[in-house]
Parts: sequence; C-alpha cells; structure tokens
Amino acid sequence: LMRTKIPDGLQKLPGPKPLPIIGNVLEVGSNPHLSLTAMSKCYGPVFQIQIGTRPVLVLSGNDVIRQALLKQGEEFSGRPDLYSTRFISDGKSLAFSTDQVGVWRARRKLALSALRTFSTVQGESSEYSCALEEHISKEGLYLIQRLHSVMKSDGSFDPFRHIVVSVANVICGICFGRRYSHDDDELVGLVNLSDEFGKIVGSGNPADFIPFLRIFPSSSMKKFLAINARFSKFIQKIVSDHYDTFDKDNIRDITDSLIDHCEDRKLDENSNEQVSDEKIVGIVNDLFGAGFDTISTALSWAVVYLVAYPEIQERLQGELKEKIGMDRTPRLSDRTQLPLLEAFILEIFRHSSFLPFTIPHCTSKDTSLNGYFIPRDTCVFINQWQVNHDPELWKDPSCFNPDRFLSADGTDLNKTEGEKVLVFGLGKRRCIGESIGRAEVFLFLAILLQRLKFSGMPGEMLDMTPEYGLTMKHKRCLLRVSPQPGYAS
Ligand code: HEM
Ligand code: HJJ
Repeated sequence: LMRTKIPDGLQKLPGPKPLPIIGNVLEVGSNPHLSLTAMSKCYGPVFQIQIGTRPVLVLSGNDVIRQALLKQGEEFSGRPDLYSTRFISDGKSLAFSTDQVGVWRARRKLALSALRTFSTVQGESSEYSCALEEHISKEGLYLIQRLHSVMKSDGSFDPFRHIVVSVANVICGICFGRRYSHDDDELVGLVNLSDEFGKIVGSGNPADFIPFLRIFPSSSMKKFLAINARFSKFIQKIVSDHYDTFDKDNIRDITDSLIDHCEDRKLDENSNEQVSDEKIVGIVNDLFGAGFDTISTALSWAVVYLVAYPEIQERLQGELKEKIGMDRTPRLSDRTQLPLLEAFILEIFRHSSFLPFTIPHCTSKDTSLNGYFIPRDTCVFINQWQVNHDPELWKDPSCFNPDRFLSADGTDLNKTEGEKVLVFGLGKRRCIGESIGRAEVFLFLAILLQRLKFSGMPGEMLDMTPEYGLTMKHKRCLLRVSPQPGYAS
C-alpha cells in the first residue's frame, strides 16, 4: 500500500480502523448522517474514514466547516471523480462534474445571472410582483384545487405526489416558459422518481468508491441510470424546441438566455472562453433538477410536520389570519410580518436536515486543517446534519421547536439563531438557488396554510424516519385536508 509522507509538524488523521477491501463501509451503514455524527463524537471534527480503499475526510462542527469552506475555500472547492457523477447530465453537470476550476467558475456565473434575471426576489417592501412570485401563487392556488378534488374522489392524498408537480411547474415556468398538467404522465412520472436519484447520489454510496460493486449493479443503480437517461431526453426535447423557435429579440426564459449567450459568444472574436455550447445550455439540467427536488422535499416535510404538530399548525394559521386576513393571497413581501412561519421553516431545515451532507467536495492541493495533513484529491464529506444537531450549538437539538428562532416575546425572528442553520452549504460551492428556495418554501406554505387545514388518517401513526439520500425524504403517506373556515372550496 502506498504511504503518503506527512510533512513535519502535521499529524496523521484520526479515524476508525478500516477493513481490507471494503474499508469502513460496515460502520458507515445505511444512515451515514447518523453514523458519521456518532464517529465525530469519538474522533473529533476532522477525521478520516475509508470507503473501499479510498480515504474520505469527514468534517463536522461549525468552526471546522467554516475554516475549510470559507477561510480555505480555494483548496476545498473541487468535486471528486465518483462513479455516479459520470451519469448525471452525461458527466456534464454544473454541480457534480469535475470541471476544471475556470470552466466551473464561468458556468456558475452564467447560472447565477440567468437565475437572477428570471426570478429576482424583490426587496421586502416592494409592491412589484416578480415572475417567480406570480408562478408560485398561480401554482399554489392550482394545488389547493387539486387537493380538494383528490380529497373528494379518494378521501386522502399522497402529499409528495402532488406538491412535486406544483414545484416543478414553477421551475419549468422560469427555465422553459411553460407548465404541465397534474395529469401529464411524462412530467409526473419523471419528478416522482427523484428519491431513486438521491439514493445513488447521496454521500457514501459504496458503488461510488468500490469498483467491483459495479459488475452486478443493484436495482437502485439500474433505476438511477434509467432516470438520468429519461431526464436528459425530457430536457433535450425542450431545448431543441427552443433552438427551433429561438428569437434573439424575444428571450422567453432561462433556456433562451443560455442559447443567446452561446450565439453572442460566437460573434465576439475576442472571446477566449473554453466552455462548449452543450455545457452552457446543459446548465438548465441542474437548475431544473435542483429546483424541483430540493423544494418539493422541503415542502413535503413541512406538511408532514404540520400534521405531526397540530398545535403549531393552529398557531401558524392564527398568525396568517391576524396579519394577512382571508381577503387576499399572501405575498413574498409579507415575510417580515410572519415571524412564526419563518421560524417554522428554519426549524424544518434544522430538524429534518433533509440535505444531510453537501455534494461531496475534493481538495485541489495538499493542505492542512486543525494540524492534520490532507493530501490533494481527497474526497471530503461536509456533515450538515451534525451541525444542525450539535448540542454545543442547540438546546435540546432533537426537539422540534420553532420558538427557538423567535425572540422571548415571540414577536420577532432571531436572525442570529437562524444563521446557525446549515442547509445551503457555505463558501465557493454554496447553493446558487438559496433565495429562490427560501422564497418558494415560504410563499407556498403561506398560501396553503391560509386556506387548508392538514390532518392525518384517523388512528394511523405518521412515520417521520427519513430515508437517506442526497435529499432525504419521508416515507410516502396518506393525509387529508379540509378547507379553512371562511374559505369554502
Ligand atoms: C448546490 C441546498 C435549492 C441550485 C447546493 C448545495 C446544497 C444546496 C447543500 C451543495 C453545496 C456544496 O456542495 O457545498 C439547497 C436547498 C435548497 C436548494 C436546501 C432548497 C430549499 C436550489 C434551487 C436551485 C439550486 C432552487 C436552482 C434553481 C443549486 C446548484 C448547486 C447547488 C446549481 C451547485 C452549485 C455548485 O456546485 O457550484 N444546494 N438548494 N438549489 N444548488 Fe441548491
Ligand atoms: C438533478 C432529481 C435529477 C440533476 C442534475 C442533472 C443539480 C440537491 C443539491 C444540490 C442541487 C444540485 C443539483 C441536484 C440534482 C436531479 C434531481 C432527479 C437529474 C439531474 C445538494 O439535480 O430526479 O433527477 O441531472
């Protein structure tokens, strides 16, 4: 076995002793957010495990994660070359691929500017309603109709099944300039498979690290390959329709603006960018995928928590009734008026930590952290779940309590507490959809809570155990809604 020479003054990383061939796969198990949190209690905030024969650095604790991602951001902002990554957008994903730093930076800048153009979340007091807000209120009202009609015919509904279509329609509006019916088999089928995507892409999947496991792919791995093919086909069709009807004087959506960027660049003789058209227009894959998967997961958890904590649901409805009333639909500019709803959302992010690890990172050169030597090309897991459940940071971390984010008199949001919640990553690789994500979760919930009362099936227990993955989902379940008094359906 090759040994790395550790420079003077630096120490060898602590961690559990690996078995031959499989490394620590057995100790990591099927819930890495729990097992790696437990290991951090015994090995500290910087430790190393081995998956197969490959070393993986695991970072926990607010201080160490900030040191790595913010102060040493340059060295920690790469992505590792993992098996599953090769199949995401044909290996060309903005978020997952091992693009060189210059290529990644150019693509990230384009993605950020496209998102900003088509979804600017306006300042708090603005009367002007942005495109994002209009898509969300329209889809929110459709969703309410849909839930009433499913209740009438079936007597219950599967929250994820319907929420994911509404959320997908918002990002489809921004990216593709269109929406889909809740009965559209192609879209509904595609977005209801995201749990199978997340299972394979989640940090610590042994097949990413151990080549012999690829000889007989698991049924999950086969599904993952099929989903990626289906996903690409779905988007390629939309993109080619956009090319066919492209008009540079009428940029309709993000896909058009990315196509336009490719055309502009060809006219510019001084352009020395090395990013292919495919990698530019392919950015919509990531925006669409990230845009529906994360937000639908967050909202579906929110609905399950509302059912599990009916007294909190009642308080939220009281806040809406008092601050907004029943005569108009909530708006993004109402955010500051609804501190309890904001606190509830923060507590869902913290307590569920449905994005338990960031996308894996990779070191771009030899470096050190807390006095330990870390070689170049080391795969790094960032344990967000651990930060959100760290007893050093939170009182009773396992208790679901939105009040922890409110001032003592309950009238103001405590911003400093809110900033301790880690779900969007930090530093150079942090999420580019954070403001859209927060705005969308807020507005969908405000609209749903104003008009609906959520409840479980009588006599049935809710199973809140998350299923591990890139985004952790609750098990599928059946719930019920009834109209809020004062709002006949
Ligand atoms: C990356 C969380 C919504 C686009 C990430 C990362 C996290 C995250 C944890 C990885 C950071 C890292 O690797 O260090 C979330 C959460 C969301 C959300 C919790 C919603 C509640 C969105 C939305 C979009 C988006 C709505 C786009 C429309 C992206 C992209 C990346 C990313 C493109 C990759 C950035 C890069 O690798 O440079 N997000 N996200 N996300 N997110 Fe989000
Ligand atoms: C997807 C669900 C997908 C992509 C991307 C290309 C891009 C969730 C976190 C960050 C967001 C970054 C991205 C997530 C994945 C999905 C998602 C699905 C196919 C995809 C941490 O987005 O079912 O299929 O192809």
